[in-house]
Amino acid sequence: MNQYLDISPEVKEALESGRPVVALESTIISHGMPYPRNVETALTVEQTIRDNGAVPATIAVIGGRLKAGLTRDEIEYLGKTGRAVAKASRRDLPALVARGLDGATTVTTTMIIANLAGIRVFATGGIGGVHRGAEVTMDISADLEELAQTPVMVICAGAKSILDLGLTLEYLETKGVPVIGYGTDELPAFYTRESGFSVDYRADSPEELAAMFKAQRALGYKGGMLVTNPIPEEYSMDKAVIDKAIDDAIADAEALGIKGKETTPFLLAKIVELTGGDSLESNIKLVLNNAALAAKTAAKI
Ligand code: PSU
Ligand code: MN
Repeated sequence: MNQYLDISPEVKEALESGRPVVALESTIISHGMPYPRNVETALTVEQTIRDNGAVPATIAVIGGRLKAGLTRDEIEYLGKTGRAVAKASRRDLPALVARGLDGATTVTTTMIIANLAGIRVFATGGIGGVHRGAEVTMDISADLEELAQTPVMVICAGAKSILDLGLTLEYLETKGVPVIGYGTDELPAFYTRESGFSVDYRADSPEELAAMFKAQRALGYKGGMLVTNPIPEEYSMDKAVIDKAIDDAIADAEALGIKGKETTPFLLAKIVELTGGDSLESNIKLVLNNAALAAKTAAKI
């Protein structure tokens, strides 16, 4: 086992006895949602994974240790500290570990730590991607590179149109990352079920997802797989409303000169504000939906 890794007793026991385990990220807690809904959601997501027969492993860096499986207090701490905790991407782990610091893990670093722990399935809300205007800013999330090089299945609700969805799919194609629609041929757009873009393949059961992932392993690929699971119809947002909020949030970010790692958290918080909290409710529901699918899929891998 890696010398910097701490696997919680419950997660360790599950991994050793071959029970399904699902990884969860912590940037969604610290930077993705406001307190206290973030903590409440993180705990409900863990419960949803248990209810569906798997063990949750929420991942973060605490005191320089890579943690797979957090205590309630650690989740509460990350949620309360919020954006004052470092948002830890691949470039940040060496310094955080060497200096004994804390960090909330993005999709990228959650994949890295899940892989070190031997966890194959990871549930989240949304991934980072190619930002609109990336042809000038070069703002392309490290999440896409991680999908290309780390063998973890990431189950999300598609990509939101704070990103350039077309360019995000092109990038994933170049990197050879399979993009699978769960029960759909279309890439879901996070808050809504449709985006106008097609996915590579459709799967209709956890067994089908597991079969594709196992084939990918057997083929010797080093990278992972992206599963896009549409938000349940009853929780999806009105397209015109969410599109307007996203456009306004992006205009605000540009006016304020928001750049780099601040961009995604800024846009998410702004969208919550502009939709009067409606986007947060949708966000929570889609994460729970992904957690349930991840638990069922992990049981088949
Ligand atoms: N999208 C969301 N919620 C989030 C994130 C993205 O709907 O919390 C977070 C995830 O941790 C993701 C990160 O990995 O933002 C991507 O950040 P960036 O765009 O800076 O790569
Ligand atoms: Mn970025």
